[in-house]
Amino acid sequence: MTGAGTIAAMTQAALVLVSYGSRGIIEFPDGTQTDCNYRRSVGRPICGDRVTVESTGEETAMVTGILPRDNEFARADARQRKQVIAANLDQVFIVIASEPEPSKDLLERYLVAVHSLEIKPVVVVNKFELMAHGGVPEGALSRLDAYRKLGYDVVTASCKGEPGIESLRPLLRGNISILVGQSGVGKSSLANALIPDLDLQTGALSRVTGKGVHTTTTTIMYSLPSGGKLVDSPGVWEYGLWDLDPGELERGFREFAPYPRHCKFRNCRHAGEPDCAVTTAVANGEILEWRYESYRRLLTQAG
Ligand SMILES: Nc1nc2c(ncn2[C@@H]2O[C@H](COP(=O)(O)OP(=O)(O)OP(=O)(O)O)[C@@H](O)[C@H]2O)c(=O)[nH]1
Ligand SMILES: [Mg+2]
Ligand SMILES: [Zn+2]
Repeated sequence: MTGAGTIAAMTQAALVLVSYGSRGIIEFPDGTQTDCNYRRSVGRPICGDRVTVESTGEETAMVTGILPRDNEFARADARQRKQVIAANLDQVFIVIASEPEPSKDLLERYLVAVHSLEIKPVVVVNKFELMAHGGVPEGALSRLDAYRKLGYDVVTASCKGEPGIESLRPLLRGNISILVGQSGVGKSSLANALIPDLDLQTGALSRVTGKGVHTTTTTIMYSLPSGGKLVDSPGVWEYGLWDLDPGELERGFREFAPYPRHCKFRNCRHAGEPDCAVTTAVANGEILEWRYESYRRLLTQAG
């Protein structure tokens, strides 16, 4: 018999909504949320992690372990080291806009990163109302149909006018999705438009970080009214890839897939080797030249 007043520790599974330093907020399967600390041996859980929690009846729960991750979305930090920002995702919404304009190869880098997780990328062109009046788009924005032909979902959206955000809802329903993209493209504005009680949900975040929510500084997971979760992530100025292996890079260009097996060399990098089926496909117009050129630029940066 335990003595009077002793509360038996109970282990439960929970979902990490936000992780900040050595603390975070977790959600239990019944939807209740609580602050938590991480037991020292646990390391650093990230947004989207499924964890085991010892609930002792105290206000702050203790995270005792991280369950194996299905996948992790990452980016390179300033020193090209892989920095993991969220786990266990179903899809990645890559948000671009005419303001700020996507930098060269930005979309390709994101697509490579998402393909390496074997989950679905969706390209969201936000601030689309600006493009209706603006000049002729350049770069990725001028190639939306080409991306569609490559098999990608490309949706247009606006938080300030036409076409609104309705086209996003059916894609988000029931899934765990993350919004990624350059700073200022409107990720948080999209999250705000899609989640009516977002302010209420972010109240918890401010409690942990002590910061406002306007410039996103922390990755945070919200609940969608239609079911599913949406993760807002801090924007980057330049999305960098970590030390990828060239095979991973090649797989990020999905239209290359039928060709490498016909290259003369098994380890062909399609960078000028003789009898390369990929460069032949480029010459024949079966692979778009600008995609191939982007691949070559990323290859020189790969490990
Ligand atoms: N014209 C126009 N402006 C928008 C739209 N969506 C967002 N904005 C504006 O773009 C600016 C940046 O929006 P945020 O939602 O903070 O962008 P963010 O991607 O979350 O930025 P970070 O948190 O720094 O990564 C704000 O001034 C928004 O009002 C849109 O559809 N059209
Ligand atoms: Mg933001
Ligand atoms: Zn080749």
